[in-house]
Amino acid sequence: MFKPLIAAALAATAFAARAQGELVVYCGVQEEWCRPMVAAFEKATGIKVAMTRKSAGEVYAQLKAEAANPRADIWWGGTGDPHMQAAEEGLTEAYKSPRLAELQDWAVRQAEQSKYRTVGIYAGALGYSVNEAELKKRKLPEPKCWADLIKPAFKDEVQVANPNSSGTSYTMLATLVQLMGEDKAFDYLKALHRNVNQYTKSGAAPARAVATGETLAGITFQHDALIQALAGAPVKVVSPCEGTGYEIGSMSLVKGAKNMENAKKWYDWALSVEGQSVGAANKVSYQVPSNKAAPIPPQAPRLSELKLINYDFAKYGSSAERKRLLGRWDAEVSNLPK
Ligand code: S7P
Repeated sequence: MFKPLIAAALAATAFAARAQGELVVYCGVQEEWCRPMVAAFEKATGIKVAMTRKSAGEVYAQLKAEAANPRADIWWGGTGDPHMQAAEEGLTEAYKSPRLAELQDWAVRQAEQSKYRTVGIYAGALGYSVNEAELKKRKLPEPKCWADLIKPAFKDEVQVANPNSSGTSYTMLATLVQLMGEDKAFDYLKALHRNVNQYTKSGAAPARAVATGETLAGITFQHDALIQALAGAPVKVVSPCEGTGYEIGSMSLVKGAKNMENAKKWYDWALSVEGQSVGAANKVSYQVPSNKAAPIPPQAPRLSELKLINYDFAKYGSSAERKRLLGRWDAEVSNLPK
């Protein structure tokens, strides 16, 4: 008599937990931003979130591996190209948020180009950072261009992520191809390889390594390097003189999500001014938010003042192009001797 009662009580508790709501989020930005986002959403909705942080290429690969039995409900953040690839491959679900009208044109275009399977949540420019104290100590001039990073002075002194795992690094690959033409970009990447001391898994890691002086230069998004400079590290953020690419950080609903209604609640909330203010309020995000009314941190790099290429998100986020470019990088660059 007693045991069945306990079992019934436990079942009722489990049901209540489920009824209150759960959500599984794959988070593509830095852990420091993922955590306050989760806390703010839980507070706003009472929905319990299980979050895992991963780089953009890794989330794409995981969604593909889990397609038959999805574990995640929503993929929030990370560069747009792998989101576009996931959209094309049917790994994500189409959704038109009622908040679309509040967004910048570039965010809506991302939605339109993916047939509403992804949407832009922020934008930020690629660049690199250098440790100014180390430069001075070694009496080296400040680099200003992509071309400077392949000079002998930077031998074993450049850090960048692996473009297979990292959205940041794939943005670099696609940027150089658009800036220089494909063959010249690969010549550049081969020359850069001689100066690379480590291909990291995550895109923002080189910015941290520059801040500690572990490497002289690191290729990352400018906003990720800015975080280190604002924390007091002797870091100079460089927007390369030849021009540079940028990302449209994106968000997608996972096809077959087990908690789809809650995923849509996150989706709409993450596009709201409230959701888009969390990063800046916690001083962990210096990207440009996609909601037109969300505040832009005063220190955020102003995209309109940078020399940006006209990044072709449809082409470089397409499944065939992303696979082809990564395959070429694997075959021609990653295994080259130094
Ligand atoms: O939160 C900063 C940020 O740079 O992280 C995302 C990016 O994908 C970094 O991760 P990986 O390179 O490791 O994939 C960016 O979208 C975002 O701006």
